[in-house]
Amino acid sequence: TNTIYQQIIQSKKDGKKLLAILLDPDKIELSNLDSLLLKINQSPATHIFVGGSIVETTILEELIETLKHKTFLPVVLFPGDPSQISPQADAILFLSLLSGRNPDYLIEYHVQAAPILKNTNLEVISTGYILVESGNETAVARVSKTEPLDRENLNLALATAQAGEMLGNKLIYLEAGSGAKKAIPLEMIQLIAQNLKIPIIVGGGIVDLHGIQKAYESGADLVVIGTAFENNNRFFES
Ligand code: 1GP
Repeated sequence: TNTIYQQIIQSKKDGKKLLAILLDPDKIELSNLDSLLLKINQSPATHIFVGGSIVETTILEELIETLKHKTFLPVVLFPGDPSQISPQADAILFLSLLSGRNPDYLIEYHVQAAPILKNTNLEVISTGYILVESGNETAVARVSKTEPLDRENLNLALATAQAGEMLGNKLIYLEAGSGAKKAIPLEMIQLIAQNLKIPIIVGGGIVDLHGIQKAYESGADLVVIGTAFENNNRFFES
């Protein structure tokens, strides 16, 4: 059977764009889950990402179990730390925060997570995670205690993405941060997409369908929508 990563690679070859809905377990009420799942199933989403910078809730397992039973979409963990690993998901983005210089997010959490992941069947997808300055302080920057990259410095962003690819990462995730005022600059997506072979994920601060389209046209292979769908479950119908 095809892995989730192989499917992403195949989509890139076929020019088929992908869309992930990001669910933050802390913001989900299990009592509303059925209507949320209906909206997800009616949406053009191809993936569900689950995670957040900090997750305090205890519903993670129940949420993922329900997602697995009531949608056909692959469930991919997008964890802020090793406490957010659930063996019931399909895959995990094993994130290295390449824009930052905090060793916890470059190797320490990976060392902690490795033995846990070895005991699961999760598909581990190593991902170079690049946080870009977005006009407001986002949770990722605050929690990770790292500086985002300057959004004007395209060369540094490109070099960071290239280093991530050379290190063997399978994906590059360009992140403006959840609820970002400004999304990733299109010129940055373009430059990085033109110079890398691996697929590019883009997320943070994308609030309308036009923004999704622009990111795709600039070279994003997968776009992540969190806040906009959280605020309006009919987002994709507009
Ligand atoms: C955050 O990229 C995701 O990690 C999505 O961000 O909540 O702004 O859509 P938004």
